[in-house]
Amino acid sequence: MRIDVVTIFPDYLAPLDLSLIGKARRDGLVDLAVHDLRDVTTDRHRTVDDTPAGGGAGMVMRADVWGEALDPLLAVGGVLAIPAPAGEPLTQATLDSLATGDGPLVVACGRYEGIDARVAEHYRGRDDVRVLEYSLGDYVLNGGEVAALALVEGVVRLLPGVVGNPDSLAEESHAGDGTLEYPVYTRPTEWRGLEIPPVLTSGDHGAAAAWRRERSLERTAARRPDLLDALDAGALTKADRRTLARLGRVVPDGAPSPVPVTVRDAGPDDAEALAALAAATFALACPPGTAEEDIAAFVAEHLTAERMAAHIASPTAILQVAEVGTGRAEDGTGTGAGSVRGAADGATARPELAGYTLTHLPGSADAVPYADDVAAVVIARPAAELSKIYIARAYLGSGLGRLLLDSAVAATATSEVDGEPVRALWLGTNARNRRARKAYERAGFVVVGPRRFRVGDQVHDDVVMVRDLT
Ligand code: 6GU
Repeated sequence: MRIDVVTIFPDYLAPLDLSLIGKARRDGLVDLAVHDLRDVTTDRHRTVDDTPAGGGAGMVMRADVWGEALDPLLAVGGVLAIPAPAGEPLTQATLDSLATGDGPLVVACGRYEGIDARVAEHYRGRDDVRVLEYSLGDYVLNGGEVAALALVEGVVRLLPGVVGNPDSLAEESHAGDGTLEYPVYTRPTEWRGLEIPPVLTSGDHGAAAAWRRERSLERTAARRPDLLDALDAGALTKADRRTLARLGRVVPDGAPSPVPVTVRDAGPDDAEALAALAAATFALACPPGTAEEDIAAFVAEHLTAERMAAHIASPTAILQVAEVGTGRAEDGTGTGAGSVRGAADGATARPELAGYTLTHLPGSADAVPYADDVAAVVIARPAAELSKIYIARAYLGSGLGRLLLDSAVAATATSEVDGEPVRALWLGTNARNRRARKAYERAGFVVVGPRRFRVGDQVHDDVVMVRDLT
């Protein structure tokens, strides 16, 4: 590959003789030349700049000087890269395209207030030249030379034969699916009291890979949440989705990418939307074969806005809602009646209730769970009941269930009854619903015994599960 850098400070590019890039040049993998812009000037002062048209501070580099310098370098076409704080952010995808393109890469380093805009305009008008005005980030440097170094290093290391082990290109940050790289460690295993995470030295490669993936997602959420918004949902595993849910992102059914989700206590304005959500999702929780009219009767009696309002107002109920599309919640759109949209459109324009939990605290610290079969197996007091966990259809399997479950456990664990901390959270779930049971088990619930649950005439066999909160 041929690369030309044009600058008024050729010495600034001396580092390109060093290290891997220097070796690539010596090995003939890249043909790199640095040119002094002033060599094309003809006046006594070797002038390259003049005052800005229209006034203003500083100096602007002259188009005619740049034209003289660039024409011979771009005679056969190629890419003209112009570093500038006002350029588009340089990305790995851009570097990839430059490394695989043909024709020379010519980097035009500006100084002062930049290069006369007609230079980019002129070469953009040539159909054999691609013009790339690029920036390294949202900060200002004195000139383009550091950005030229960055571009050249970023491109040359992608050329075949430059980096010894091509695997290391595939695994690093920004190379794969758009997540940041996980933290890395090497000997000594203990340094200044800090240990290498044991999973990495356990010899369990599957566990190590899972650990690294989780750290990647965590880092990306903390440092570059914008990258999570661009993740390809199709490439996310179930484990990824669980991790993302914990980090406040879920993937609605059919959506291209994760969307932000928050769990908060319900307020009076949520009653209508909650009733609609509950009615829409109740059937999903019933065993197959449950009669339509039994479901309808249950909904009409128990899942009304009035009931929801009563729960919200009750001092012994914890009602939490998951709101999706709250990345822009600050815009004040709020959540109220009609904001539940069952469709899996993945839209995030305004918040949508995607699920809720209802937890009942006991009326007193020593209150016995209301059903005999539960009281027989839930021993700790005070014991709260996780009465409902509803997930809108579009969010089943999205990881939202775990997020809601963890939030309900956390809210219950910090609640008190008669001044005593709540010690257990119990729930009943259909004995044959193994998926639900597994999900509860992952959140720390254990099966303690059987229970019967009635919808209309039908009696369902449930199991009672308890989460120890002590
Ligand atoms: Cl490419 N040039 C200059 N002068 N400043 C920058 C930059 C480029 N990228 C970030 N800051």
